[in-house]
Amino acid sequence: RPRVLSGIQPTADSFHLGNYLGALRQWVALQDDHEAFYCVVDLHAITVEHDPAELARRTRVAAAQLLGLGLDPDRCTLFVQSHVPEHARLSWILECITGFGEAGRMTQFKDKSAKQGTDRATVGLFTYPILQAADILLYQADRVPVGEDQRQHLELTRNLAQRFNHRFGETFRVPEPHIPQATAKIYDLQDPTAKMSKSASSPSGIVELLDPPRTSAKKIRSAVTDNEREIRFDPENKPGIANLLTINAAMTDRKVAEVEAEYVGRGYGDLKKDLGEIVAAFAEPFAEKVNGYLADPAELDRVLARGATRAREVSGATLAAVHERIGFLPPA
Ligand code: AQP
Repeated sequence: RPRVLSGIQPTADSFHLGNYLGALRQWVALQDDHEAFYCVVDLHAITVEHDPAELARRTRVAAAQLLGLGLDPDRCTLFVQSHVPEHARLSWILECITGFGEAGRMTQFKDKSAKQGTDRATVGLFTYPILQAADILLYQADRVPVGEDQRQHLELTRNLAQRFNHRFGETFRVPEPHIPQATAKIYDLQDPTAKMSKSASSPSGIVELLDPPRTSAKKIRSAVTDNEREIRFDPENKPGIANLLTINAAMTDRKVAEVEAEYVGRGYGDLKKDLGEIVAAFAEPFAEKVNGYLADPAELDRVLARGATRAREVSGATLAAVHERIGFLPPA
């Protein structure tokens, strides 16, 4: 079976609709016909300032949400990145074949470091995409389900895999991004030309999966639209309405055209009200499941420990091959 790997940062108390529609929904679908590896990437989460107690708590909350969305530990390997030391070890090796200028061209780093000020941005934030390449290459992933914002990092991963294979001999599978066409980028409700983002959006621009349904409905009601009245899918001229149509279609498993047809002759208020209800219908059972998993942290930790054991088997074999190829003397 083809392999798939992806990760998500435990940097907030809840995943948001962008995470879900851009990536996590595909994670759940792919576990059926792929050998799937999914991780909560806590090493990535410390590239920006963080609170240690919060990180540990959020790591469990992230795992509980992934289970609540439908990841099945019997059908996929779910683990925490820091439980598998091979990630940091391969990352170092890949750093040594990455050009400084090449890493400097990553737009996510440029955006985030510009926002923080270059003196405050860490070296970890700079090397973040190389650690991400290590995450993927360790598992010989064929596909990586992510949102559009990760396309450039995936391209770097592919380049590093090809470069390593060329210099040291065939070692890594070269992975393909798996980016959903319709929901590759979900937009901020308050600024529908920008990505819905944990770190950049205002709270009212993000629909969090664990928000109480009333809160989400309110945020959706105040979503920025335009001064016309017609509901049609026109991302260029009507980005706010297009975003709401995209979310509605994805959450109800329909084509955008079908949703558009439903709203012919109706107003923006209807579209927003219905979407609030659609999100609520999803969020209520989801929150219940997540709370169920969080109520038994010992069992959650056991699931993650089993995942880490399996992840280490696969990643350990890749790292051993890498060490041999680059000429590290094996320990006696
Ligand atoms: N708005 C989005 N639309 C589609 N996909 C998105 N993803 C994130 N935002 C959107 C995808 O979610 C996955 C997890 O991403 P992450 O762990 O890197 O989360 P993140 O980057 O912390 O999420 P944010 O909100 O984008 O945070 P910031 O602002 O800190 O960068 C990835 O596959 C990502 O593509």
